[in-house]
Amino acid sequence: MLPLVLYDILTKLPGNSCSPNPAKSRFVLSYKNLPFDTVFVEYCDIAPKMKEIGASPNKRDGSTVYTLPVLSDPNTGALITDSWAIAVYLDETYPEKPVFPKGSRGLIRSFDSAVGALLGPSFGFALLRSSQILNERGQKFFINSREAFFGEKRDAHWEALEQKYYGSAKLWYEEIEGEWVMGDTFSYADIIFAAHSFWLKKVCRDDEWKRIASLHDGRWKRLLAEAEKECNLV
Ligand SMILES: N[C@@H](CCC(=O)N[C@@H](CS)C(=O)NCC(=O)O)C(=O)O
Repeated sequence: MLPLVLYDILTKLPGNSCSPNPAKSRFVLSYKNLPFDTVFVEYCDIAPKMKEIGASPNKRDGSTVYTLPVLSDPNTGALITDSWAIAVYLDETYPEKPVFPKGSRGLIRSFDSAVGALLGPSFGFALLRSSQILNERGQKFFINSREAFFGEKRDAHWEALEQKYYGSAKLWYEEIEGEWVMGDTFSYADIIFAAHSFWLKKVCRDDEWKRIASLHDGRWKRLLAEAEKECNLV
């Protein structure tokens, strides 16, 4: 089998990978033990590079934008944009070790929307940190395209992250009978959640990550570590 190719965002961090959406695809590929190479693309080169390889653009708030992750599969010729579409493609094409256990896809899709809606209000803070790990060219591009987010208040972002995002997740996780969202069965729902914590861990400053890691008796730090283990990433 030829290795698949995952297009991810280039950063200044050691090991590079940090963006939440490409992280979801990396978790899925690794969980399924599929061989893959990563191509890191500079933030401001995403659109020209994706046009060059013939990838489809994505939709955001009604406008068209080139985003990562994009996955190329030389075994089938598929070229897929969007982390959700990539997860679905991988499960349909390589059904061993499914990340969508039979009949769960609709529910996990709702979970994805709910998690995204809760994380949204804390974006300004985390996006600022994300901009700081890009190189100078990438940083300018990133900030210009997201001006509205950076004007918001840091305290409000923390409150949204701690109380709304992780606070709601705590209520959900208290209902779980087992370790994972689907009880004893690991699924894409756990990957969605882990990928966001992975992103925060990578982009936040030490004291900020400690603040998140100590929330709810360290539950989110533990959950991330367990998901990384489950996906053969540590
Ligand atoms: N719904 C998309 C969102 C992808 C997305 O927004 N990716 C970010 C990086 S995490 C990106 O490529 N942004 C490029 C831009 O906004 O110019 C997915 O899940 O793949």
